[in-house]
Amino acid sequence: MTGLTLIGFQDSVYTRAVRLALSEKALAYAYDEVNPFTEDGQARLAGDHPFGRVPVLRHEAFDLYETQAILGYLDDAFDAPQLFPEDARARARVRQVMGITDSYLYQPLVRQVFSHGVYRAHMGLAAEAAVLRQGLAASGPVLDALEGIAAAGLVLTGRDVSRADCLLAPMIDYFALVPEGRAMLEARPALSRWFAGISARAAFAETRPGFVAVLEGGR
Ligand SMILES: N[C@@H](CCC(=O)N[C@@H](CS)C(=O)NCC(=O)O)C(=O)O
Repeated sequence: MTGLTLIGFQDSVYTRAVRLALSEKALAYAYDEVNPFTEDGQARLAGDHPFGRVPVLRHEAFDLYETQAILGYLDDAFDAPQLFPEDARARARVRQVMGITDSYLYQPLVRQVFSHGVYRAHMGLAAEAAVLRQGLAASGPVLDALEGIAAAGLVLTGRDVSRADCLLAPMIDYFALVPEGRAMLEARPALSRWFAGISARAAFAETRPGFVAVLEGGR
């Protein structure tokens, strides 16, 4: 028994980041599904997350929110495989990719391109073409930055899985569901190689939200 419980939402990229790490580390956990986009979900998160978001990790009596902190905690509190390289420069790159992902990537690639390109329609909600266009325009420089980092070969190799892979892969997976997003990814060879490697892993398939297969099947 690990004493771990994850409070998350099945379609959430941040929840999937933690699930990927738990799966790569072969850690068993209880799972509590909470939709933060509903009133009921917000009521359930009160007391666990001051900003009403998911995921939250509970380890015995210790509660933790913020995905980067959770990923680090799983490495510190549990055995190998470590999702953090030994080398100082590779560590710096892992932290850099996670910073880029949270600060510059999540908003355009997920909240704008993925949401307005496929997810909102799937949920029966109105999507705005202008938001999709704005997101696609903002995504290019972010992908270029990651392409440079992947091409340098210290991280995002598609072989050794790091915390950065866990945070980034769910977001790129969603972005690539939008045809324009997929084309932008394919135009970046190092990042595409990385994504092909990570998406071939068992943990990636295991944690993929069910609706993705429905969307892909509809094409
Ligand atoms: N900085 C947070 C971000 C978590 C986050 O934004 N989660 C989304 C789901 S992917 C959420 O709960 N959104 C609810 C909302 O925006 O109200 C983390 O790293 O965990």
